[in-house]
Amino acid sequence: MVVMTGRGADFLVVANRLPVDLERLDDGTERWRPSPGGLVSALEPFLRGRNGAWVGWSGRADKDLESFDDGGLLMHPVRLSAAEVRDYYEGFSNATLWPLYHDVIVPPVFERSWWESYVKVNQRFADTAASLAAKGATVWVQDYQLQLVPAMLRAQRPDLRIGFFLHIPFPPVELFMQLPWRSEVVRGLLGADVIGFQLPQGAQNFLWLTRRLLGLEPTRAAVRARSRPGSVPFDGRQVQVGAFPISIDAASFDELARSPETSERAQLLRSEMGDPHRLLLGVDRLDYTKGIDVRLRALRELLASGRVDPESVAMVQLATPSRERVDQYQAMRRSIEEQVGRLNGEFGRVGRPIVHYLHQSMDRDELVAMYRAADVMVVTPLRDGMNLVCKEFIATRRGLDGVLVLSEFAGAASELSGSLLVNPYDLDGVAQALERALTMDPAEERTRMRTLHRQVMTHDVGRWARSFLDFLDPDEEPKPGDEAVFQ
Ligand code: GDG
Repeated sequence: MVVMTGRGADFLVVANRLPVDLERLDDGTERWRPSPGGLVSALEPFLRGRNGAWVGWSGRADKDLESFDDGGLLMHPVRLSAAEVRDYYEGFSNATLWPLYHDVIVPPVFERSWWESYVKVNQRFADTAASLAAKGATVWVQDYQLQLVPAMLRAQRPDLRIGFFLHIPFPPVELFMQLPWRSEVVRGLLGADVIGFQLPQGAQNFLWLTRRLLGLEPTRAAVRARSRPGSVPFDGRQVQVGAFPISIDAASFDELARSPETSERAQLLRSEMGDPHRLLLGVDRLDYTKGIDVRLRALRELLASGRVDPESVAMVQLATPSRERVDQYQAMRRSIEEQVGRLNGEFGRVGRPIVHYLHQSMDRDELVAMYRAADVMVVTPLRDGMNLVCKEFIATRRGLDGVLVLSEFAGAASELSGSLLVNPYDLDGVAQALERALTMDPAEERTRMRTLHRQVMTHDVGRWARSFLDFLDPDEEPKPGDEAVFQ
């Protein structure tokens, strides 16, 4: 149970994970270690400046942990049992919602006991936030693991301003309709005052569903209000629904990329790989949505047909371990590793593999050196809410060199028009784009990268957070004339 001193937090973030990891030291003791990410650095100014709190799971099962103050920000761990990690997290979140929201690339599993656990855990997060929030506080709930929290929180604390942001795509109506608990999820989200999606399409899909499932009457904002596709009256309130494309802490990537240590490391990496003429790079969590196999197949085609000389290229594929206990992830890992082995077996030679495959996580300095070392960044997800990796690569290209090959089905595609856009289901198209990237002349490279770089440097994660929170501000009134009937 939380003992709050004073009047409670004025601004709370509620997310599946805390922005800190519990680290076990050699002597058997444990301590919290910051796990820096874009979200926490974007929200820090709001959290620390406003008596903030972060509610989230520590990442370890069956652990009772005290809340603690981290430089003016209250970290509040939520306990999950091992069974809840299995059912709420690995089950409902990652084997039901994740595939359902990503175009059912693999079949979602619908399992009643997982849903029950999801409800129970969402209730626990909501109860915790309710007990920590000061009167009239702002609470920002994050992502698909916690879609029931907004309504559960409102039921207890109607005085709060509640925002929700979905980091992954919100699926088309026909797919969402498969979910046996579809109305409950939509009602859960409608507890918020503002529901944010990465893209206008996700917001539109959601508005359609409120009509189809609950018989509500959504309205759509005029086209000029781009970030606000509309709103829907529910329970005596007007719920705002909009698109807020997330971004990265661009300045920090730029700064790190420009350091002499990074340049030196980048050069060393290239020479360790035998100084290939062109270096391709992929950086992903090892996830079936990321289309790692797509780019490996396309590269294989180019090598097999002789369009690309194996002596002139190398590729680094960093595949960070992820969700290793979920079945589909184990099968996918085997298949990708088989493909890498085959490519190297057929086209590599001793001391000179084509694909340098790393199944591990890398520290940020090394990751940025990788971005700097690469000539062509390959981002080919079958579906991705946004994809931050491509924005990070761009932020490291102050010199305007480098080419981005990007899937049309990443949210980022709508902003990054200077990239070579590909349909990841079209193998020939991906192979052609890779070939074009590998042979692009420097003038075209610069022109394209100039547009990309400008976009990323001026639309950073701080701007994203401010635009969402401006919306959530209680003074914000819908502007007359903005709305038209949504049909
Ligand atoms: C979800 C949505 C949306 C990866 N490996 C290492 C490492 N990373 C970092 C990258 C990047 C992040 O992880 C991955 O972000 P993505 O956006 O690419 O993908 P998801 O994890 O699927 O994120 C996605 C995002 O939420 C935000 O809303 O864009 O669509 O699926 O920052 O750099 N970082 C380090 N070492 C690694 O080995 N240090």
